[in-house]
Amino acid sequence: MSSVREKVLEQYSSRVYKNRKEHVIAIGEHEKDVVTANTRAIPGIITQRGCCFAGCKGVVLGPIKDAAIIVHGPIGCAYYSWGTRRHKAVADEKNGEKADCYLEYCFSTDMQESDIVFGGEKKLKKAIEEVVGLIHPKCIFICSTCPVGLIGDDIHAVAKWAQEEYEIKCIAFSCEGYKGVSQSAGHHIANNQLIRYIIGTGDHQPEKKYSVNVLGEYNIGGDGWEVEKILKRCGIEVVSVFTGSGSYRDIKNAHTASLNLVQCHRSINYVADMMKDKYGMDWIKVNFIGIESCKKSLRDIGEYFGDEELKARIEAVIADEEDAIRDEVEYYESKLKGKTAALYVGGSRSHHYQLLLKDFGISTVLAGYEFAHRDDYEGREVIPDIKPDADSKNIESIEVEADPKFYRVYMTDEQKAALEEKGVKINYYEGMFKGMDEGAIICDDLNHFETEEFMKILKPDIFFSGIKDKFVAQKSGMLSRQLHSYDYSGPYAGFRGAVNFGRDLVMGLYTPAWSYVKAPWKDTPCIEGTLGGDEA
Ligand code: CFM
Ligand code: HCA
Repeated sequence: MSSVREKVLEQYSSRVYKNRKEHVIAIGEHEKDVVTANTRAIPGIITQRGCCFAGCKGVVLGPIKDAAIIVHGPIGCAYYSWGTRRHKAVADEKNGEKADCYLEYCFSTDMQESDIVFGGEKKLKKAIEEVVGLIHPKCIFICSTCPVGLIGDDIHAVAKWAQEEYEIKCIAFSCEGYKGVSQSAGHHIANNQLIRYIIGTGDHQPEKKYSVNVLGEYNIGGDGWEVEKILKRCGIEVVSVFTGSGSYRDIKNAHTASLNLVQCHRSINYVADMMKDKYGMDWIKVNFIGIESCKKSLRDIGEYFGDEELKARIEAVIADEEDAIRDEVEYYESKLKGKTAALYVGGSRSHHYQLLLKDFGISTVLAGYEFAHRDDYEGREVIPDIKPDADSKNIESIEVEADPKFYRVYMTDEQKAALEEKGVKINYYEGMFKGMDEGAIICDDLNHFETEEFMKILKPDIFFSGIKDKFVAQKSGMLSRQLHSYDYSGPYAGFRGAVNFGRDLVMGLYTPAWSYVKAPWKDTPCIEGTLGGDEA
């Protein structure tokens, strides 16, 4: 057993130890790297996880700019999920159709005690009426918070009523916060409704020969715009983005694209899978975080379409983008090489960012996810071994049929095998473990105590995490960067994004500010008082 891992876990009581030892492993420690994931956090352990509502409304639906999202519940959930995630979006026009942007607004029924007692459906209808009168949206989403599920308001019936009454799209999401064990349940609920009610309802065909949807790209700090810019330079049409600066206008046409690119596997693999079953559309796992990953992703797309002209154009774009950043990357690499990092984010960035760190010569000593599933760690080949439990069974898993009108076979089995020979795997994600160094610590659902203990032992130069854990590291004098919000910097995706990232790290590590401050407790004791009531 890894001594590092054991030093931290042995401090627990036997019951907690028994639970946590399955979630914390060291790479290469056993013949097979297996982790327990997507199970309930121990109550009171100070998990960093969020809830189902956060995953549905906050993550997947939140960035859809032209849908008015009404949060049905007391005001706190609407207020907290208003603008905090930094998914950027602007209104735009495409193919003569406008997509407005309502992201600045916060719509909620603001339920009160009397609504909880007597039911909130009337108030919800009133809220819809008000939203329609104010901004005339083409699409409304209703998202439930915890009390709605407890009192049993039928939001789906209200959505049906609104569709008929106002002749608009109105979809309800039963994403009460308590469902499932984390945000991940909410992703699934959002994905199910998108496939049921939106994808496949549009009829605008792509104009270019090669077209894609970008799945699991949420435009945090402008990442999605960077990715779209590169794809367009290569001559590839982006039909829709799920869901960063995405729109109901575009998502309804997603079935007309030729290929799905999956950036964040955890939050959206359900859509990729269901679109495969329904429309025959393949997906490839891409990663636009990191220079080498970006190059590989673009080349994989070229190989998938197999067109020499497209491949040549992709090479030209790669050469040009690399030329433009070479000097800066070399400089930042000279300052960052040999440093170590710990990464702890939601369900995919702890993997993606390891590859960008590698570009700068930084190695990863600890990585973990808040709510990923085993396939995100170990690769999709373990999916058949994952046993459903009461919590996962509680989230509806829908089966879709091949669409008689739109189903197409994009590639023969021989073509797929030939692609695989070239290192391009279709409808597959290898997970985080395979590229990691022997001995690196993996921690699923890391908690506050383990964070402090691992940081003390591993002493990474940089701790990447979120707002809840950032300051634990920062106050101990360790550089800490948020990988959710990028500490309000970014974009970090693509070639230019890599430079922004390198610059931010160098700035953080080499700032002289820390040498000017001395923690007060280093000079004077902070606690003064008396013992047993006597004068000290
Ligand atoms: Fe996917 Fe995300 Fe993430 Fe995620 Fe998130 Fe996020 Fe994240 Mo915060 S969809 S799993 S639920 S990449 S909001 S944009 S940063 S925890 S690692
Ligand atoms: C969420 C959103 C979040 C939170 C970020 C953080 C985001 O999980 O509900 O904890 O710093 O990226 O905004 O992941």
